[in-house]
Amino acid sequence: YYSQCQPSSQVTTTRSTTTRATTASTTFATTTASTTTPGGTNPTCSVGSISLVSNSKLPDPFTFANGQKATTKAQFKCRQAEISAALQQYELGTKPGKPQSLTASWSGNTLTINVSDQGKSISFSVTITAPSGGRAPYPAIIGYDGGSIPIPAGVAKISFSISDIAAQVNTGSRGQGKFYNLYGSGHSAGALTAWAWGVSRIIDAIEITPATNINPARIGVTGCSRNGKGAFVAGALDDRVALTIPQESGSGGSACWRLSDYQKSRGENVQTASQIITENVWFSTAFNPNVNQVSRLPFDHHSLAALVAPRGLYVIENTSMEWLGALSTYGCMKAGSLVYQALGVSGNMGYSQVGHGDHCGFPAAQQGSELNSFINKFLLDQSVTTNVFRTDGNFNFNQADWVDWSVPTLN
Ligand code: MCU
Repeated sequence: YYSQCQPSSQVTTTRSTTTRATTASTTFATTTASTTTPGGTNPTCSVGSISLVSNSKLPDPFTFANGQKATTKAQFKCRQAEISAALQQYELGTKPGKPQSLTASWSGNTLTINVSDQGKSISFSVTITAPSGGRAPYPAIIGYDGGSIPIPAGVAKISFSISDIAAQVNTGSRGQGKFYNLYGSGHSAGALTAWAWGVSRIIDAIEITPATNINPARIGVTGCSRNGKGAFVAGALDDRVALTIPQESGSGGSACWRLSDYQKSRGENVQTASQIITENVWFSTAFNPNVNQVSRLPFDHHSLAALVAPRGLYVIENTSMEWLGALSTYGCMKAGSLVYQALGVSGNMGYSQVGHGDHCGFPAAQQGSELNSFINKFLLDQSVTTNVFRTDGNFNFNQADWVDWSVPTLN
């Protein structure tokens, strides 16, 4: 199934700057808190230290580590900042905030991004394909290694060669790629976090480069499988991403560690936390101590959906691939959808799980009323209804076994 998952070879695009090229630059104030982390824009949030827990159920997204409950949207923003910090501390590694300087140049269809921080510099490029039709400034979808969904008319496509930023060949890839050239090969960030950092820098560059004709407020992120895990994390860690579309991300993406362990204990061939760290460098080494006791984690992957909320989220899964964890992804996203419910925007999150034999193929049945509706609503500003939560799986997810918290109405 996974033969198409070989990482693409590292591609470095270098273009000479033509006279038509434009260059923009900005210098960011150096602060410790990233303004692009959920909650980070709220000056009243202060995230304390977060301890491990002992909880075999999916942790309550509405209750702070100190036991206080979030009852308002403003408080929940601070709780999001805490969830983000916990995920970074115990699983993803730290995502650095805005770098000290970032410049961008636009030439042909290539956006080159130069980043300097703490005395080191890197440069990477993305390719932007303008849409047929539509009106500039265009919305755009960042596709990890191009992505694997059909991009409709009116939406630009941004191809992001993720291995250039962080390699993902095998466990030997730790610390390799431009992110680590900049921040050091021993940096705590796993590859998912390093790529998410790359997405944030792409958005920074678009914000200061109007010549790209891309609207930075209408950006989606997608990827499939391992790259779907990455797309989910990118949407979770930067609230400028308007629409997040993880496709067949499975374990490490839309699956919950606790639920995948449960499926494994029932004899199903599902990828677990303890297995995944032996395959690749997607996570921080800070995850390793807890992969055999995931009940200690003060979050699970419903928490990724909790970070994307209330922004657009359309999760695509596939019941034909046992390894992804069909019950796990469904149950995990069901729990995540309770956050959207609490925020009064249930329709902003969709889940669609349809069986088919080609991993990362996109079934036409999910296109018109699902994928395109999400794109129309969140990227093309149309007032359409998005209301999708479905599976063709024949498992039985009993929510009460996994969710022991109530869902508030956040005002
Ligand atoms: C579903 O994503 C991964 C999976 O986690 C890996 O175990 C497997 O090797 O590759 C999948 C993938 O990325 O397929 C393209």
